[in-house]
Amino acid sequence: MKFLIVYFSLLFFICGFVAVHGKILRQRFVLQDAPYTRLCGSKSILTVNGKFPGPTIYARVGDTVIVDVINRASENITIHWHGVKQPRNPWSDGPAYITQCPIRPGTNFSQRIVLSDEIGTLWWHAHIEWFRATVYGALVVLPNLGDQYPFPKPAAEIPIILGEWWNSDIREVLREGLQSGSDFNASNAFLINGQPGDLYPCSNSDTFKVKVDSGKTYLLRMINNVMNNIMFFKIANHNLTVVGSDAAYTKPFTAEYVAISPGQTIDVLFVANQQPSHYYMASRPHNVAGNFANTTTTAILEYTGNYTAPSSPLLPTLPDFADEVPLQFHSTAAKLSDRGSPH
Ligand SMILES: *[C@@H]1O[C@H](CO)[C@@H](O)[C@H](O)[C@H]1NC(C)=O
Ligand SMILES: *[C@@H]1O[C@H](CO)[C@@H](O)[C@H](O)[C@H]1NC(C)=O
Ligand SMILES: *[C@@H]1O[C@H](CO)[C@@H](O)[C@H](O)[C@H]1NC(C)=O
Ligand SMILES: *[C@@H]1O[C@H](CO)[C@@H](O)[C@H](O)[C@H]1NC(C)=O
Ligand SMILES: *[C@@H]1O[C@H](CO)[C@@H](O)[C@H](O)[C@H]1NC(C)=O
Ligand SMILES: *[C@@H]1O[C@H](CO)[C@@H](O)[C@H](O)[C@H]1NC(C)=O
Ligand SMILES: [Cu+2]
Repeated sequence: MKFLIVYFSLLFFICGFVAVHGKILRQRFVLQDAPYTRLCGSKSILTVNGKFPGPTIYARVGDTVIVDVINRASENITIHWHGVKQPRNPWSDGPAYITQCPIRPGTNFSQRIVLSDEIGTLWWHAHIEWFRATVYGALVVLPNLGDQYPFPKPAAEIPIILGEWWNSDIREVLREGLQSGSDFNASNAFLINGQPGDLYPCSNSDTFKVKVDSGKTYLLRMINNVMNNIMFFKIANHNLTVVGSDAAYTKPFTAEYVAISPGQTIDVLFVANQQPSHYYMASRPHNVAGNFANTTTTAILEYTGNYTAPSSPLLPTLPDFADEVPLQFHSTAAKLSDRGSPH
């Protein structure tokens, strides 16, 4: 009996030791208000480290990340690690009043993120009231050193984080909606990496731009942090090959556009195989319930090289706002988006 106990203790000790095979990383998140100007107006928003979107966390499969959250803002806050399974570790996963108490103004708390088999793109966001409208960022889980991607190695990895902007204070938008019981006011813009793109007023210089070399393959790490909408996304003249979603690899498939649910992530490859020029990538919502803006956010793909850029990049034709047609590639994209998890 005694022998068995010793035997099992030893076994558990060894298993426990083996399970923690990753590194322990540490990151500092300072919650603070910061002034930002978008669409002809400025306001103060809640941010992490003054950045919008917030910093990207890079880790490898099986790592543990400890994030020291220091709350220098005037709001209660928690951060949720979206899509991290957190085996046997729900204690600091973020949903305020569910898995943990909010972190009060002027205090700090270290949130522990235990990665297990996640690989690819995930993200983090505030998980109290509507603060995730501005408090969010990417969590990139890279393969372990020496492991390869199961797809061609991209020349570069580009984050595409879809978001939303309200000209009003989001606390007001939330308060009004809750008080009236009707739909929340629609946002004034959708965003790609915090920028609305030049189809919106006063936004010529507020456009995310990325340079690509002819012939190379690129990986887009897409995250949908739009509050409630499935979003269509497409690059003019370039197909997209989906290779991952929600921190798992997928069997690759190619489509002209993707539909991404709120909370979902999709990793896609594209090849810069078109005439060197400037091309828009664009995103706009799919028509579901509720009150939301029928507007389009854009970013620009710029080929390197010596050529005369068009005065306006080519705009992709996105599916109709109310598109319900089950085309071949569309139904695949829609199925993938159905897997999007709620917050
Ligand atoms: C923060 O949360 C505590 C309870 O955890 C509550 O008593 C307090 O009023 C909240 N503060 C703010 C600024 O919302
Ligand atoms: C968190 O607050 C405690 C108590 O005020 C302080 O001792 C500690 O250094 C702080 N930690 C960080 C990471 O700022
Ligand atoms: C919401 O929209 C209504 C109607 O346009 C407007 O009167 C109100 O000021 C808006 N509220 C906020 C918080 O922007
Ligand atoms: C995109 O894929 C479709 C269907 O496979 C194909 O017909 C089309 O030529 C491709 N377009 C580009 C730009 O590669
Ligand atoms: C959405 O906007 C597009 C382009 O401005 C317009 O053609 C379309 O009719 C709008 N759809 C709805 C449902 O408002
Ligand atoms: C770019 O192309 C133009 C016209 O073909 C040529 O005059 C110019 O020297 C080229 N510039 C460079 C940097 O190669
Ligand atoms: Cu979430």
